[in-house]
Parts: sequence; C-alpha cells; structure tokens
Amino acid sequence: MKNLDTEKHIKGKSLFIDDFPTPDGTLILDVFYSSVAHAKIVSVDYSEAEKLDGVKKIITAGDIIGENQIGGIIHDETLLAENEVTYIGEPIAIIAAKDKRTAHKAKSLINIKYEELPVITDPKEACEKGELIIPPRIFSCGDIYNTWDCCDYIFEDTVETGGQEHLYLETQGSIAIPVEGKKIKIISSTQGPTYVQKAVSKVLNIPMHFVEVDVLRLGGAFGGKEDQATAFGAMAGLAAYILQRPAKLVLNRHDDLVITGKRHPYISDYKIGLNKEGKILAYEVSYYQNSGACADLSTPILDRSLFHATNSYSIPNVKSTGYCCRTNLAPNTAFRGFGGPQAMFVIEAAIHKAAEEMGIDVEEIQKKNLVSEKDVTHYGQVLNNCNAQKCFNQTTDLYNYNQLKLDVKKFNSENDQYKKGIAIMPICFGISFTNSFLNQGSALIHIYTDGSVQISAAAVEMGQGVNQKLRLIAANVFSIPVELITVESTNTTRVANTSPTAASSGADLNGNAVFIACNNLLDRLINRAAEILNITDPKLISIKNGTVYISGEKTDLAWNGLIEQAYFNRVNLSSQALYTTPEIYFDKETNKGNPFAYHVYGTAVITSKVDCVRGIYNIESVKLVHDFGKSIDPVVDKGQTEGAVVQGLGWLTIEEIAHNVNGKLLSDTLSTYKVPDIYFAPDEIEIEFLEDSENRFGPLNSKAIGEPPFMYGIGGYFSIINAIKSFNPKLEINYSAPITPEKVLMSLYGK
Ligand code: QUE
Ligand code: MOS
Repeated sequence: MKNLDTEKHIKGKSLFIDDFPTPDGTLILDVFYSSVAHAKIVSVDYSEAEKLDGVKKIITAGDIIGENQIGGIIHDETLLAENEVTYIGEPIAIIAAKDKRTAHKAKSLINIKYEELPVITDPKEACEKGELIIPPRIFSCGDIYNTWDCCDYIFEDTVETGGQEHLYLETQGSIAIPVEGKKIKIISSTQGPTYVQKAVSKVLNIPMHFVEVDVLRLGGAFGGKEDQATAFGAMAGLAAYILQRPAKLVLNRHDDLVITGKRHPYISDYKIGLNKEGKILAYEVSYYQNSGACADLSTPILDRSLFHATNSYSIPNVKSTGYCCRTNLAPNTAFRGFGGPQAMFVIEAAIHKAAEEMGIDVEEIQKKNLVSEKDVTHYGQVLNNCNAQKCFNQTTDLYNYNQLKLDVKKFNSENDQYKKGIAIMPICFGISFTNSFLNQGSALIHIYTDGSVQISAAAVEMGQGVNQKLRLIAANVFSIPVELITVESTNTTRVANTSPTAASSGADLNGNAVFIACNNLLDRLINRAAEILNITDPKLISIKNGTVYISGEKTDLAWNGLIEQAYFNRVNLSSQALYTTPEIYFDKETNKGNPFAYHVYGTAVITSKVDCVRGIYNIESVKLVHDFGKSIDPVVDKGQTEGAVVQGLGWLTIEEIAHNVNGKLLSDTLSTYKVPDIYFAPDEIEIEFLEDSENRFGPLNSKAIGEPPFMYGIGGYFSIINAIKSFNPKLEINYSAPITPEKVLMSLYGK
C-alpha cells in the first residue's frame, strides 16, 4: 500500500498537530463545555479555576473581539455559549494554561449553575414542535398520487439508520501562532483551510489576509473535519491573539467524542408501489434528519439524501421530502457519503420488503429497475455513460452469484446453529458538490532550477492518497520520474479561497488544476526546447521519460538541462491554475438541473454467517465490480475501496451511537462504541475494476473514489437479515440499522 507518506507513517515520522514542535511558552488549551443538553446559564464561577497556579486565562464569549459566530452556511452557531446551551459538549470557555494537566484540573474547578429547559433528542418530535432548521425540501418527478391506483402492490414502512462516529485517529486540534503586525498563523487539522481562515478572521475581527492557515496532513477526517475543525482553529486563534502567545489545542478522545457531531441519524417513512412484474412505479419518502443543535452542513446533507433517494434505480414517479430537525444533540455533520447512505438504505429496505411480501427474489426487483443510458433522474439530470447495468451483470457473472446463492442455501439446509446470508448492493453516487460554486480546484506549481517540482494545491491530504495522485498527474504531464515531485502542505497563502477537500472531489478538482498548470509550464518548456534545438515547429518536440525528443527521435537535452536553460532564458517556471467543473448547474427553486459532473457505479455481493445461538456474525466476503474510470493509482483506489467497505459495514452493523433521554452520549468511550477492526473486516474483499470506463471530467480519465464504495456496506446489513430469515422465516423484520449482535439475537428468536 505504497504512497508518498507510507514510509514516514510506518516509522512514526509523519507529523500531526500534536507532534509539531512548538515554541517555549506555548499555552495549552482545554475546552470547558456544557454538561446539560438544554439550559439557561444562570451563573459561572471561574474564580477557583483562575487561582490555580499555571492558569494563564479563562477565555469566555465576552473576550471575543469580533463576532461570536462560526456557522458556515446558516449563522446559528456561537464559538462560545453566552446565555444558553443547547447540547452536551457545547463549548462555554477556553482554559489557557502552562500544560495539559493544569488546564484539565482548572476545568474541574469551574462552578456553573444551569436552569434546565426541555430536551428534544427525537427528530420527529422536533419536527412536530416546529423545530426545523429550514422549511421542508421536496425533490419530485412524475405524479405519485395518480400512480398508486395503477400499482399491483403498495408497501409502507418506517426505517431508521443510526449515527456514526468518525473516529479519525487524530482528534481535532490546532496550533495558533501570533505573527508580527497583528497577524496570525494557524496550523490546523482541517479539511477546509479557508473555512478556518474565515472563522478566525471573523472572530478576531481582522481581514482574511492577516490569517494564514497551514495544513500538512490529517490523521483521518471522513467528513468530521470539514466543518467541525473550524471551531478549534478559531479557539486556538482567539487564545493566541488575546494572549499574544502561541497556543495549542488538541482534544482528548473523550472530549472529541462528546463535543463533535457525527453522521446524522435518520428516521424515514416510505411508500413504494410496484406492478406484478416487479417494476417500481412510484416511491414516496420522507426523511427526518436528526440535525442536532446547529445547522452545520445539515442542509446540503439533506439535499444529498434527496438526490440519492432512488439509489441506482429508475423510478418514474418520485416524491422525496426532507426535514432538518433541530434537536439537543451535538450538531451532526458531514460523514463519508454526506446523507446519501441514509437515503440509499431506505430504498433498499423498501425493495427488500417488497420482494419479501411479493415472494420474489430481491435481485429481480433490483435488476428490473436499474438505471440505464440516458435515463433522466428525478432531479432532471440525464445519465451519460451509465454503467449501472454493466457493473451489476459483471458482478453476478464474475462471482457466479447463482452458485453463491445455492451454496448459501445448501449450507443452511445442513446447519442449524449457523446460517449464511447473501445480498447484492448496487450503487450510484453523484460526483460534485451539489452547490455548484464549490466545484473549483486550484494549483500552484514551481519548477526549481535543478529540475525538481513542487505542487501546492487546495487539496488536503487526510490519508486518502490525494497527494500521490497529484504527483502522478504532474509526472504524467511532464513525463518525469515521480520522485522529482513533492506536494507541499495546503496553505492559504499559496492557494487561496479553497473549497474543502470533500465530496470525493479532491483529486478530481485539484488534479485537473494540476493538469492545467503543468500543461501551461510544459508549453513554455517545449517552446524553449524548440529554440534551443533550432526547431521551428514546437509541435515536433515532446518530453518522454525526462528527455527531449524531436519527432520521436531522442536528443541530448534532458529535463534538468532544459529547466536550467529555461531559467537562464528568463522563462516563468511557476504556474497557477484554477479548474472549474463545466456543465453543472442546479435550480434550487425547481430542484432540477445537472448537479453532478458524472456518477460512479458499482455492484457488490456480500455474504455473511450468523451464529444463531449467540447472535454474533461475520461478514464472510464482499465481492464487487466497481467503476474507477481509468484509475490514476490502482493501489490507492483499492485501499480507499477496502476502507470504505469496512467503514460502511461498521455503520450498519456494530457501530451504535446511544444517547439517553437527557441528550447525554452514552457511547462516549471506545469501550462502549465498537468500530470495525481487522477481526471484524470481511474474510475476503475482492475488487474488480470495471473495464473500458471513460470519464472526461476526471484527471487522466479517472473517477472519484472517496465516498461511493462506502455504500456497499448497506449490502452487509441485508446479507445478515437474509441469514436471520433462514433461521426464523416468520420474523416480521424491523428494518432499522445498525443491526448489532444484540438485535440479531432478538430477531432470531422474536416474531
Ligand atoms: C456548502 C455546500 C456543500 C458542502 C459544504 C458547504 C455542498 C456539498 C458538500 C459536500 C458533498 C459531499 C460530501 C461533502 C460535502 O459540502 O453542496 O463532504 O461528502 O455537496 O459548506 O453547499
Ligand atoms: Mo465529505 S463527507 O468530507 O466528503
């Protein structure tokens, strides 16, 4: 699994926020936060804490120089609570001390009095009480109301999906360093350096060009550092600015679990209508998104649920409605898939229920309704180069689905204690930020006189391998060894106005920008080479493997010689480029348009084995055909796919976020929140790259990889259900995720 960072990671030499050497006298920060979910703050007594030796200052809302506001889309989130708290974990004060222990001790000496208010944790209750962050959103096509009468079958149900903790290995954190002239530098573990820059500028009331944000790499993010890293950058910035001392804030795991939001839990009501042949004629769905106490990214996340309501199925009549329900939980946020997985689970549950009630095979309904070339989605986008059916058919052929199914059947007929299950999961995921303006990537390339190349881009490396892809793109354009190229930290002074590295689009947007910038440089170099070699038509010149060629004939001019001569000739050896995705638009009034550059397709078949005495299970195999386009780096892409599959399986099976009625997170340690490990991972993950897939929107014809394979995990859920059903055929299935071993045990012996 080699990429740029592998060796440093293995040797423990890669730097994360907590590893950066900080100047002597750097203050260590800790966050004092609310211990009740909804209350008026009656009084806070900091005097005991302030008296503690080594405490420099306790910073509260009153100390904020600029605006106490960090809401990115909707301005409903304070940096530090003033009079009211709305969730457990809401920051109230920042303690600046000489070391971690002192800061932590001071926290325990703060005396706060609350006047408690009613707590809402259930999204439907919030909706009934009018606690909606925005008015309901509706995406629809056709006419469901006049279609129900034409359906041979109609099924309705309510299904739920749970939250998910990001569990990035590196917790949230930032270092802030005062810079001369009232400027400030922030080193942050963020997916969105510009978001941090903006928030710091607002909180400190200084212009954005006074704020430099630098991001070397993240120890994982998964969406959890798209919006929610911002607060910690702003807190460190505020402390450093007020005290004019460097300040560092790194959350411990427990505080990170309590303070930060997670994947949005959803409760969804659906109604599905089919004809006798299994064709889906109408689908109506309402999503009650548990948004938590502030908007955060909830509104675009809800939109993505509405976009992915029908997964990879073509349904002529659709009405999908979404509600962002404000509750007294930590603000939920972006998490790999960004609302898509929640919606895709619902349509799969509907299809499984329909198949069960109609007495036909699930895969028959899935296959009959798959999208095909030039189909129009319910949001009005025409599907071009639609590979849904190709992937589905190749999966069932290549892995011999019929045989796998027979094997499961045979096993189940011969075993009482163990039952196997099988399920197919097709996916279709739209690539682009659905807010079109965000679809821009930016790159700055320098070539130094020794021929070495430096890339700066808007993309943030979070372990996904984007830096390696950017290098490979540059190496491909210049035709030089990849070792000549480095990728620098993401820094707002080198690359401005960055979109967050998110929406699976980091390598696409910034890779295309690198491609353009490198080609600009290449043009200049080819022209210079033509002059050096006395060739009138530069079109005859090319560079291959670090050497200049004329009409395919090798010359003595090598890459570094060319660079040196270009420099002496005063050729500009730096280039900056912006890439903007063409042809995308979306009308937020009609909810129609062409929001996505393209879609990613794939199909997985998942087998599992349930221990019917204990309720425990394992995922035996995940076998899939996935549409990678032309992969830039098959090793990176395979790694992303495997990681996503396991993370998706975790969400639907063993990961269970629990709150009590008072809004307290119960799964607030790693002994009560179980995540996949190597023992949980499927015994076998087989990944086949779909052949002959083209994508003119991706650099070097590649396709985005970050999020789409996460959704294969949904098949793991239905595979386990399938196994349970063969043990307990009369079970009335309650489609709610995650299906923990406890739930499996109850289902095995329930009605
Ligand atoms: C504003 C937006 C979007 C956003 C962030 C904003 C938006 C969008 C995404 C997005 C999509 C998929 C992801 C992800 C982010 O982010 O429209 O992390 O996985 O699609 O501040 O409008
Ligand atoms: Mo997003 S969930 O950070 O791709």
